[in-house]
Amino acid sequence: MTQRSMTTAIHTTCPYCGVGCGIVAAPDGKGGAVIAGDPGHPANKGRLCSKGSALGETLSLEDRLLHPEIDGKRVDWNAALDAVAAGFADTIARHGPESVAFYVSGQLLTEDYYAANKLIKGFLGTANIDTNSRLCMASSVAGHRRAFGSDTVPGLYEDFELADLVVLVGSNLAWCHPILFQRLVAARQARPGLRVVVIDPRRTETCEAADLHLPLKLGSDVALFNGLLADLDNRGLRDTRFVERHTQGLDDALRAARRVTPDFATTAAACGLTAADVEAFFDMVAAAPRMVTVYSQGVNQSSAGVDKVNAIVNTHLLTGRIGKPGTGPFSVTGQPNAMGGREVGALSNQLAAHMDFATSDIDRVGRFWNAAGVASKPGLKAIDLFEAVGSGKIKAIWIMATNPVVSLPDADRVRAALESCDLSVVSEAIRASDTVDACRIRLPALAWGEKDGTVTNSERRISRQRPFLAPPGEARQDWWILAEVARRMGFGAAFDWKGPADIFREHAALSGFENAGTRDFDIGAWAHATDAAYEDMRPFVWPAQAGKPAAEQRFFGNGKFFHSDGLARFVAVSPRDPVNDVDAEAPLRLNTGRVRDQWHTMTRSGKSPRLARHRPEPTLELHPDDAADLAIADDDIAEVRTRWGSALARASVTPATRRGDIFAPMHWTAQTASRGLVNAATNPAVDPISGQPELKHTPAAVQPWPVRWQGFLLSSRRLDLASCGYWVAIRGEGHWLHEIAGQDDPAAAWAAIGGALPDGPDIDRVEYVDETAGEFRGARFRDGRLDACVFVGAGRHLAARDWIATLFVPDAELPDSRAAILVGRPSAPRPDLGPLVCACFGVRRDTILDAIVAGDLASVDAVGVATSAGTNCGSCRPELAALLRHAIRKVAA
Ligand SMILES: Nc1nc2c(c(=O)[nH]1)N[C@H]1C(S)=C(S)[C@@H](COP(=O)(O)OP(=O)(O)OC[C@H]3O[C@@H](n4cnc5c(=O)[nH]c(N)nc54)[C@H](O)[C@@H]3O)O[C@H]1N2
Ligand SMILES: Nc1nc2c(c(=O)[nH]1)N[C@H]1C(S)=C(S)[C@@H](COP(=O)(O)OP(=O)(O)OC[C@H]3O[C@@H](n4cnc5c(=O)[nH]c(N)nc54)[C@H](O)[C@@H]3O)O[C@H]1N2
Ligand code: SF4
Ligand SMILES: [Mo]
Repeated sequence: MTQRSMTTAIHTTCPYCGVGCGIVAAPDGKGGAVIAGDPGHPANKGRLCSKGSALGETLSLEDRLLHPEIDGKRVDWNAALDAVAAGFADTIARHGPESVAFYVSGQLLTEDYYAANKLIKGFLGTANIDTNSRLCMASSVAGHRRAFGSDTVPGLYEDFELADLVVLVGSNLAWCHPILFQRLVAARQARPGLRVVVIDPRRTETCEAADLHLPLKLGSDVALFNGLLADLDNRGLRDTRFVERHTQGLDDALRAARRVTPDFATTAAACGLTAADVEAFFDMVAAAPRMVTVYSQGVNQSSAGVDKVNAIVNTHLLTGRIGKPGTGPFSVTGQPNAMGGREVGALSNQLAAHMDFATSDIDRVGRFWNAAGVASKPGLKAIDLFEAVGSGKIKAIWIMATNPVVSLPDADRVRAALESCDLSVVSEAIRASDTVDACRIRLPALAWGEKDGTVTNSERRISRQRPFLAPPGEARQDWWILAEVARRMGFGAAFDWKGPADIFREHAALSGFENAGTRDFDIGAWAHATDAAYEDMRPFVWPAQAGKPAAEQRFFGNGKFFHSDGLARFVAVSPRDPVNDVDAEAPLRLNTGRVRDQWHTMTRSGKSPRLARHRPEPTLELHPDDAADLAIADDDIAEVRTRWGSALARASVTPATRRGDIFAPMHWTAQTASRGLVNAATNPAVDPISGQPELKHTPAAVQPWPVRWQGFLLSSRRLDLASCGYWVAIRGEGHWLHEIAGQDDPAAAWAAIGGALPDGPDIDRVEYVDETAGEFRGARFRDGRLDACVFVGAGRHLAARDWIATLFVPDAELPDSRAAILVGRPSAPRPDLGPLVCACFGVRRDTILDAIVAGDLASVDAVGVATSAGTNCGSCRPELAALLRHAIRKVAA
């Protein structure tokens, strides 16, 4: 780390989603930085969403893993690296190469990813390396390869803006790719003819920008797109010239489509939609030659994920809507480097650089790596891989940059598998993680802002992530850790890199090696780039072939695909039911996904108080009729039970969810909630081709979780509240808010909670107990400042959380009487204002509703003028639109 990085603004890339926004980070020299959007980055042109804007709040070293550990004891790097190298070497010597595995992540930089893939496939002799992209993009990869002969995303972001119709399938773009969503909304404002259709069982915030929302039955996308294929052909919209010259298999695909969904009415019935909506959708598609179909996890995370992808791609091939401006199927990637992982080839069924296990590929990669024992067959996919860890077939596993104990389905089995494994190694930036807890050897990795390399976004744009903070503790970048282990195993010559530029050049050279246009991924132009050129790299879209002029181009505009005959394939697909479907025991369909302001298992986004307040607790969304049948009211705690496990969440009763469906976010872990981990209950069924788990569909039952007491506890530090049946820990400004509830005897619960509060000679205590009303209130003061206070009783809202939270900020003025705090209200009434909507300005729901009613406001912009909400990053604008609809209805009623 240089002086430069401590003082100069650095151009880097956001560590969150696959939009890949450019960031300018201005370090403050004290470990923090001011974060702004990079106006020069083509993905975002200066904009950032709520998560990107809050990055400055996530840079602290709290909860970081800063030193290597073995079995819970700190060791030095030598000892840790020796133990990993000897452990893997010994396991291979005794049980063969198939007894070891790596499990890696789309949050590694390309250089780290390349090093991991090269070590295991090139030198350990097994392809047992899989990535969390298996949970994320595997169905798209497989669908692309079936249709195109290569894993190619043909289009560019600007195609969203150039299209006449954008169809979003299983994508909550407003929350998960917010800057792309903003670009879409801006394009629509500029050109009102641009239509948007959302296909999602839930009415998400993305629907606020839609002309049409099709709330289809979970999993019925193949039927819908088969219906569309048949309909487009019936209308004579086949691009005959394109189909005849550049494709194969249309007749079979059409026959399969017509067998099941010959018309609107049958298609609508198969999808649980109205015939009128289906007809409206088909009409819009027919009328829009420039059409982009954007899809994400509602498509991929399904036991029919690959078929869904091909059902979509079929409609684009039929109409020739691919490879031209404003057209194409567009799989938006989730993680910042999901694409980079596919480029290096770190899925277990690929070899490297978009090559697979054909004999010629193995030979070519072996010669390039100068490795004799390159893995000769695909390795295990994530679900099977962890099953093999559980059964003892895999005896050594190394996990990097992912939290499988939280993010894999049937997650408690994953934890048990790791705990039973002889050698479990994890490379992590964070100490407080469920996976780190479950692994024996813990290696501290550099995090965003410290690590150095490249990432690729959803439109194939490669950008630099550059360091702007000094490396903390003994943390090291992942490629270095891998290279050190490789050296200790005797492979030093192949891992003799001085820095990420060496690795990038090698990766670029491999992509161009004996390629000559046969493989889509080729960045050979970078094979001989100087260190300075690498350092100064500007974001560019691949391919970038050696000797060819740089051009940001679409694939397939020339009609050439990567199957050996150059033709694209229609794939005949038929709808099928999920592997595990609902029955009398489990009559509801559990759908899972994301919320706007959290990122996965919250290891980074969870550090920001303002992000924490948008959805502070795990929620279970359910339809009002289902809620009534189950006797569950909004805000009650509900228990979801499945064949695989159970979880607790706060009920959110909403007509946005279809009757019979329930939805829960994936973000809560054992670090943040007692039983909020939804993957404890999800179903490990997978797509038969891609191996991607069906995380959007688990048969489930729901029941109330009746409480005998409930309330909340604020304290200056996080407290251990394991005695509470239900707890959620939420970070606030200068405090932690713990939402708590229990089914046990209130008196015993109060005793336990009282015991968890800070105590000692320097602590003043104030308490109020009302046995008859069943209420307990207590406060603790240290050095004249409020240190903790708790309110529990029969209801949740004994006191104004918002007001009490203000007493924890430094220099807060406490009420004259300490007992006044236990009343729980300031002298002038200040009610809680509901959930946070605008993270940038801290504007809450009720403030916005009040302003709408008081000012008779009719637009999102007017709400912005009145409250500031939505005027910075814009991520909450869809929610403001929803509140406007809601408030206006209220006034009218
Ligand atoms: N805020 C935030 N943004 C993120 C992330 C995050 O953690 N937080 N993670 C990033 C990552 S890695 C990813 S992969 C992306 C995911 O981005 P998205 O895929 O947009 O997000 P999800 O919420 O997982 O799922 C999208 C939608 O699929 C719908 N769906 C479920 N089943 C079906 C179905 O059968 N058919 C259809 N058509 N739709 C269905 C769900 O109701 C849900 O609204 O987000 C990225 N961006
Ligand atoms: N129920 C349900 N489950 C899901 C999904 C769903 O929709 N529903 N979505 C799935 C999808 S699409 C995804 S992508 C996964 C995501 O799931 P995970 O990958 O398990 O989630 P993260 O919290 O992003 O974990 C990344 C970890 O890497 C660490 N890290 C960050 N940078 C580095 C680095 O440079 N080096 C190292 N060594 N560590 C680093 C972080 O601290 C963090 O702990 O979840 C999947 N699970
Ligand atoms: S949209 Fe938001 S989370 Fe995604 S890359 Fe841009 S700033 Fe980061
Ligand atoms: Mo993902």
